[in-house]
Amino acid sequence: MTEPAKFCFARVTPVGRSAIATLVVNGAQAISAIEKYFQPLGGRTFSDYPINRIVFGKWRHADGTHEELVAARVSEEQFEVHCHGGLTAIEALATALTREGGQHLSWQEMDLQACGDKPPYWKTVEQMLPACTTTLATQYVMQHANGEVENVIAQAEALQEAGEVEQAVALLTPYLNTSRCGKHLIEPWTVVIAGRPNAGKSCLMNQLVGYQRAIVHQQAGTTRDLLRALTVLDGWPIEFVDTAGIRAGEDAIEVAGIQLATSQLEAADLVLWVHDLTTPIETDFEDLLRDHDVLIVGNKSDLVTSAQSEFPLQVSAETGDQIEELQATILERLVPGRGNPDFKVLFCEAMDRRIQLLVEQLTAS
Ligand SMILES: Nc1nc2c(ncn2[C@@H]2O[C@H](COP(=O)(O)OP(=O)(O)OP(=O)(O)O)[C@@H](O)[C@H]2O)c(=O)[nH]1
Ligand SMILES: [Mg+2]
Repeated sequence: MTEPAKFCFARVTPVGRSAIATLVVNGAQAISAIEKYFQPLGGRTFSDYPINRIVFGKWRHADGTHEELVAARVSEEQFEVHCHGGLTAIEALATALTREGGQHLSWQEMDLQACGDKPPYWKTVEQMLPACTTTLATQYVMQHANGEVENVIAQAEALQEAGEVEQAVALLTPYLNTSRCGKHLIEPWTVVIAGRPNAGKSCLMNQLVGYQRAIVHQQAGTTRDLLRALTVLDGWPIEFVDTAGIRAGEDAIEVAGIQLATSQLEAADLVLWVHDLTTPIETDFEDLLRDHDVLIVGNKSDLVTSAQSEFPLQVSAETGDQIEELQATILERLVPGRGNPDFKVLFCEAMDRRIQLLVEQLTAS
């Protein structure tokens, strides 16, 4: 059985080269561990100093060398140790504290510990901040970390008490079933581009992401492996996956590519099925796409004279015609209603369930 940790500590400055690195150390037993290594310059022991006094001294490493740093007791059981930046000094300190029975946590884990077993929703969302890669995601996360959803729930409860049930439901409804969208503000959506060989899938992926990610060639069967390209459309991270053209192939490598392509459909939030408008319309792929969310797009519109009414969406991956419209349609399929003024997202399923329950109770009353 492993011994329970005597105290815990976390690095609260970013990993990497910097002027200063800071460890926060928490726990009643932390003081004795720190005192074992840290000798204040004036000759007194560290615990002699009052709370919040910044103390300069030497940290004696196990190998006899030492390092100058400052430490402070910020409350009875919480300490800060500021040492040189970079990786070496902080690793040496962490090794020493671990040896004394301290548990090395990430700053997020340390932050959560302060909230007890069940962190509030706003705190869970606050922790997502470093994972945001777009301004849009950061905006939503900041609003929720500042208590937007808890405030809305409090308002809805106050309205319910005042007998304004309809207004309470109206306040909560925009948040219903939005945690999947919230998740994908941070983790990219997966859009798989599939179709017959030579339909222009790779060319289309290059247009959608805005650079030459995939090889485009007139020879059918060019793409074999899966090719992934990450992009952001209007603040939403999206990973496009280009696949091998699907046909009854003979060549073993191509067959392997086709198997990869079809298996990839399972992982797709949306399948973009590309049809070459210069070829006859087919329907025999419908079985393959059953149970998937599919957007069909006609490609090579520059080569056909009249629009085919079966394809409301017709683009040219070669000239870029209608690509922006296609991007907007993809987004509307992934995030319906994102342009509405009362568009909302939630960042965790538990809050989604809580709001569903509240709305059910309100509408039943
Ligand atoms: N005129 C025209 N040619 C296109 C268009 N899109 C693709 N092509 C051409 O069609 C050929 C096939 O394009 P790819 O993007 O490699 O097609 P693919 O679907 O990825 O093909 P595979 O990887 O073999 O399955 C290339 O010669 C492209 O230049 C288009 O919109 N208009
Ligand atoms: Mg290709």
